[in-house]
Amino acid sequence: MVKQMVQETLKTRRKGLGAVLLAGFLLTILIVPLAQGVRNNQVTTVDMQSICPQFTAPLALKVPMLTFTLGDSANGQQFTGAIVTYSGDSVTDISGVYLYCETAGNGGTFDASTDVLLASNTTITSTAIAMLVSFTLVQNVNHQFYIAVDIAAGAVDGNRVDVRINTDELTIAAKTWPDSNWNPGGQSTIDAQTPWDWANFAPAG
Ligand SMILES: [Ca+2]
Ligand SMILES: [Ca+2]
Repeated sequence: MVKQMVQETLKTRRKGLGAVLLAGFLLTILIVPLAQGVRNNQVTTVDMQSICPQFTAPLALKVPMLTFTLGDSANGQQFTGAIVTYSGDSVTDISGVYLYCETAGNGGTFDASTDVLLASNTTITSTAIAMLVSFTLVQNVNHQFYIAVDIAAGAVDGNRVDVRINTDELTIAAKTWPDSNWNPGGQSTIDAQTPWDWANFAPAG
């Protein structure tokens, strides 16, 4: 009788342990994708293109690099973060990265004096440049954004300046976007030689 009771207790404990292990396993399945980020499938890329000028120069400010336009099928999602990846020759050629939104909403051209500055990072320590953003996306409205950079005083003549945004490196409503790398052709070449004859400047390489 006592032996039977002990066996029953052990059986119950084993069942309990099994349930705990199963719960832990299911929780792991749930948490791992969250830790890696869930893509925001309510966001769409309406447009994305390079807007780099052919040439730029040391100390040039707010040089346009990339524009992208987002659509959203949900209402009021918060765009909270962006990581811009520097893809030029040397990240020491730039001294700041900026995110603007188009004053006209979308379909515009970049002008640092009229478009709205949303975020910036002037402490460039690596090619992955993070910015905190605060912008509310409106349902079924297209919003156009611009990435611009400041060129450093010591930017090297002939170096290429360019940025891209990698897959899942925007944060919108605690989820991620875009669903592919934004890395369009087009880059700017630094002309650091007086008289800055950009039209005839032809750097080696
Ligand atoms: Ca504009
Ligand atoms: Ca490019």
